Amino acid sequence: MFYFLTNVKGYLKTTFFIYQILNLINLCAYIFEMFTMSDTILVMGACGQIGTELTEKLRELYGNNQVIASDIREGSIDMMESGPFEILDATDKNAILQIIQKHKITQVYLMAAMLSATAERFPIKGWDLNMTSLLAVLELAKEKHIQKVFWPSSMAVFGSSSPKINTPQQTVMEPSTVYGISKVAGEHWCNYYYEKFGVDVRSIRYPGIISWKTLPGGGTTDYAVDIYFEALKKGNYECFLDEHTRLPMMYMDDAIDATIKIMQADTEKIDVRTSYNLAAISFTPKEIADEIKKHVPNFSISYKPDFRQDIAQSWPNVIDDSKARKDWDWNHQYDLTTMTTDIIANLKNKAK
Ligand code: AKB
Repeated sequence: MFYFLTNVKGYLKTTFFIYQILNLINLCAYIFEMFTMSDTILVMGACGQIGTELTEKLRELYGNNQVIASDIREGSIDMMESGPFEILDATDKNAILQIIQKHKITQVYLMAAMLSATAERFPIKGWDLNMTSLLAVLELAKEKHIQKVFWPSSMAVFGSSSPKINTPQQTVMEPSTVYGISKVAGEHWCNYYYEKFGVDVRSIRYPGIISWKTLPGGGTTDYAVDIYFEALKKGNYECFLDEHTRLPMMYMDDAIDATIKIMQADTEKIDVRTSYNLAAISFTPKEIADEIKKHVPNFSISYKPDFRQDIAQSWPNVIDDSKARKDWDWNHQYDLTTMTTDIIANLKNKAK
């Protein structure tokens, strides 16, 4: 009897030991999977207005080392020190491939672009940067070097012949700027690579994006960022658009949210492979000035429209983005009042 009980005890001990070993193997497999299955992201144009905050948010979500920032020039100290950074010419397909292979990249956010006002000054350069970079990344996705691509389009795809109020997802698109032409063409390239080669490319048509951390450069909607800086610095602002020019706009936090949301959405939810309309708020220079006056009572604004007025006038006043809201649950958080309060508080804090 004693012999029998000792044997059972030994048997139970061995079973428990094997059970513990199996648990440990499972745990190791899980940790290995976490590290090998998680996405490694390349942000191209990471030092630009959207790229900077997108990189910051992606690093927060995926881990600093999983997000490789790249640009033609070095970025801020924060950008350079918070994770890997590569100098990269977005039009050089071989250089992009080398970075993809070096870091085992699975997703690319292609944020490098020349915006509307600058591209009117340098049309061929604008077309070349916007198109060559997109085609390089689409080809790399077609060749299966990467699994998913984000490419930003813009409300600049619309022109004077598009409906101005509640501009629909699908409508006449006859842009009058080089930037707009490159965005319409780019949207169709995205759709073509999806249809012909199954490339998982996702895109949104950004309205004007308003930020306080990084300044935009070369856009027609840049006035809506400059105005906050000048209001706090000088107490006045000379606007290059007419006081009644209404344009669709969005706070950066909402833009980043939408960008990551569309990339994380299940494939079946992405019904549009050209680009989704995206909207939040629409206002005129006078309306934003009035909102700023609530925080800076002596603020004054004057108007001296230049060539950007014609660009702005060709764009929509209000965009209908119901398709994005329905397909992948997009929702904006900020209106003109909450955005202004947030920007002014942050800029005052930064100046301390
Ligand atoms: C620009 O003004 O060019 C951009 C845009 C609307 O895409 N902000």
